[in-house]
Amino acid sequence: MRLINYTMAKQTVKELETSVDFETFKSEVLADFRLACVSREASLLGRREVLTGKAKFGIFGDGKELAQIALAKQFQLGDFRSGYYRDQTLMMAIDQLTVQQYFAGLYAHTDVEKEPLSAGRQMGGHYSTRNLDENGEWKNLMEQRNSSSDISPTAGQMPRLLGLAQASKVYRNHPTLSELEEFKKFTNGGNEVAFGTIGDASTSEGPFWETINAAGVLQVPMVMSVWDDGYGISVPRHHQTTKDSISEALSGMQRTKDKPGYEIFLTKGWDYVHMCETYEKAVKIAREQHIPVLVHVKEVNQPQGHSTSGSHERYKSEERLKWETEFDCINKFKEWILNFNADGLSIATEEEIEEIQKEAKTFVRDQKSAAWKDYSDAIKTDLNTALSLLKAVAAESSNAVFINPEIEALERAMEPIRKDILNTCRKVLKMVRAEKIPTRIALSAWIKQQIDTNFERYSSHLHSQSAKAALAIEPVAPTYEDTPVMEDGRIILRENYRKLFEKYPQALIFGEDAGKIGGVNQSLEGLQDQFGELRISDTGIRECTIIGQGIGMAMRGLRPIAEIQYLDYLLYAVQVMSDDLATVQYRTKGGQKAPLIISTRGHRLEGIWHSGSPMGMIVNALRGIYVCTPRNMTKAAGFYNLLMEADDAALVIEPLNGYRTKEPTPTNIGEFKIPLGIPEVVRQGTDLTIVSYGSTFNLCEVAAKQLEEVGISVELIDVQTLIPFDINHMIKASLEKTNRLLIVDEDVSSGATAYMLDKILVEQKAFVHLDSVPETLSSKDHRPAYGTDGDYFSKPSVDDIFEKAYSIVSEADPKAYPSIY
Ligand SMILES: Cc1ncc(C[n+]2csc(CCOP(=O)(O)OP(=O)(O)O)c2C)c(N)n1
Ligand SMILES: [Mg+2]
Repeated sequence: MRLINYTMAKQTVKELETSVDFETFKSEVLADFRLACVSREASLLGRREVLTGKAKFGIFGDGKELAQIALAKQFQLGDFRSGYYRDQTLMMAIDQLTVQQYFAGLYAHTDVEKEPLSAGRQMGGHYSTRNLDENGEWKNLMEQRNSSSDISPTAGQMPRLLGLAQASKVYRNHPTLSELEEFKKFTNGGNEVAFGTIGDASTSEGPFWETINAAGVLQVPMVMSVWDDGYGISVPRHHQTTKDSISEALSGMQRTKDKPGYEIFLTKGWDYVHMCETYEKAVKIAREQHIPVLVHVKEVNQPQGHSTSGSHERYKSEERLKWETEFDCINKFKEWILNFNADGLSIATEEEIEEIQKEAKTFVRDQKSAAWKDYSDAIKTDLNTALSLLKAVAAESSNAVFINPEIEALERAMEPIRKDILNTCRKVLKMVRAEKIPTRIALSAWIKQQIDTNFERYSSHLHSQSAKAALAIEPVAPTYEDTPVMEDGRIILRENYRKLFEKYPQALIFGEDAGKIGGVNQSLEGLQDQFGELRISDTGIRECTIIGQGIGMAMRGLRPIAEIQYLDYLLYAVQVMSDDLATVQYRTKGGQKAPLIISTRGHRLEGIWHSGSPMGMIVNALRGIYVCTPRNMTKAAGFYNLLMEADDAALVIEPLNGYRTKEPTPTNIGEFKIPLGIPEVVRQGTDLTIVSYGSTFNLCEVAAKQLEEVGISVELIDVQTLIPFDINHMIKASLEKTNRLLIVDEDVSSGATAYMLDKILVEQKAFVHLDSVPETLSSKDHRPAYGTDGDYFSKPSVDDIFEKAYSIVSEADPKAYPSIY
């Protein structure tokens, strides 16, 4: 950690002469200048790489170099960044990005050793550090400077930033955690700062405001920098921000003597000394006192315009462009260095500065070439193998006249990529499909092996692949006394939570009304009294940042359970779940994880916004998050118990009408674990298989009894989790016996029922066992109307289920089962 006193620049010569530190100061200033030049060269060369076609897209950090260098001086081991695509200089300054890696990212090099940010999965400019080892276990995060993995949606970095900062607060105030050895890799008494960065225009987004307000309420050590270059692509700031200034707009958040709030700083992106001083003060306040800080960095420029997709001359005036050159931070820094003269003591001459700039150019060019060589060598190996296989095929094939031009085209291609190689191989394989030549077999085997290898390159790590993956955790069945005690569902959940909070000191639960009153359904009743306000807490009404708190804290070794009061309100959180949480493992190729459990409750209760069951939306938007749909609270508890041992993210949707329903109390509460992806055949039958989950499952049970009374034997299956879905194909096995299928849920038509049909008929290939048209029964396509009658006519009722099931059997055997209508 560099700790130079930058006020030295203003000291008198006498002080400087006596200061043993002047040489250190000077070399640090020059190292900063060099880094700024290196980063700028990387931006300039990066753009060229895109324009010449070697990289696909570029978005760079030019213009923001100096501010990031000033910030980085305060970035300590264990600290975290949550930022956006302009932060290459910061990443370089905290030693988490080499120039070679930067170019490897631009080229999309898939080797994680060469491109540790995302193994080529994310476009350039999206930064992260590797916080897990190759087994998916936490590294010691106190031995590195950390960056959570960037995402592209503007302000998408904000909700997680809140949780990253809050983790410090939890660690500092938790009664036991910081003493436990296993948490020393995450914290040193909660002294870690979470650094946020955002562009001026992106502060217009809702998640920015929600996060800023929540951090002010929670008083967490967050240092929020706004790089204000006056534009969001082409749209100027006055279209984005009230009063044309984010610090003015937020001035009401400034803390006062008697009211906690923010500390707000203003500085300019070209003023090296002022920025260094500002960050020194800002970070000290956040780190020591856990007070959130806003640093509004004004007068920043963007010399190359927004991205490689267009030029800024289209929307910036001549005057603005002139200002951007004059006030470019590197030009200004150079000016300051050259003018530095404290009675004879100077930092560098013009020649020395020019030498640094020249050397930076050469260095970046060499690093770029090395990155390109690494990237293209890996492909060349594949290309050579493919060419020799193709030539062998051509030598044997009667289609050689068609194959040879393909081979020649591939040989002639300037910089062939994997797509070109595989495309040619597959084209040739098609040509020789009818030929019985051994080389065809070799080519086809190689293509298959390439497809597998590229699955690993481009499609692995949607979920955890560690030993703690949810699917690797051993299930434990609930056990019961001969005559079990019957309790309300909410009591079973509450007692289960009690055990979990006793067992896991790192577990926290938070949400609207989750703290003082113990949840709107009382499933956390009394737990705040027992475990304290830090662990069982109320939050503001802000679903998006409740999830963000969870993501950030989970990334720092805690085990958060984020409470979303009702499933209907999950929509406010779906963006952050889909864009951020669901992609954490995938977008880092297993370099980061956020084992967050999201607990909510849904399906039928009352009215348009308390009865939602938008499961199709959920399973489609949230691939990467497991989705559990328990039919009662024992099942829900079993999922929580399993998930607490796992390192996957998951959503658990409790059935809203089950809190006051009596359930037998298991004797091993807190211990039993329900596996994911394993349906339960709750009722054996022979005539028809009914598949359901959640609240409608319980209606299906009633309907199945009524169907039995008229002689129809139903096999009733609770899928239990929608993601993963029936991994052992139990439903197919059931259909082998019954040959008829009805799927029931309370989503809209073709919502989750379409998903399940695809899984069963296409993925499991169960269509071969069907003797009747597969049927689905779901809700009406509108939101459910209020009241019992509203529910009856909006959602599937026991009557509907009975009649639908009966009609399937009746169609097959109308004599035995005459049509009801
Ligand atoms: C949610 C969302 N909307 C739109 C975009 C497209 N987009 C990418 S960057 C950008 C402008 C951001 O401007 P600003 O926050 O000022 O950052 P700057 O690029 O100027 O540093 C836009 C509109 C996006 N990535 N995400
Ligand atoms: Mg901007």
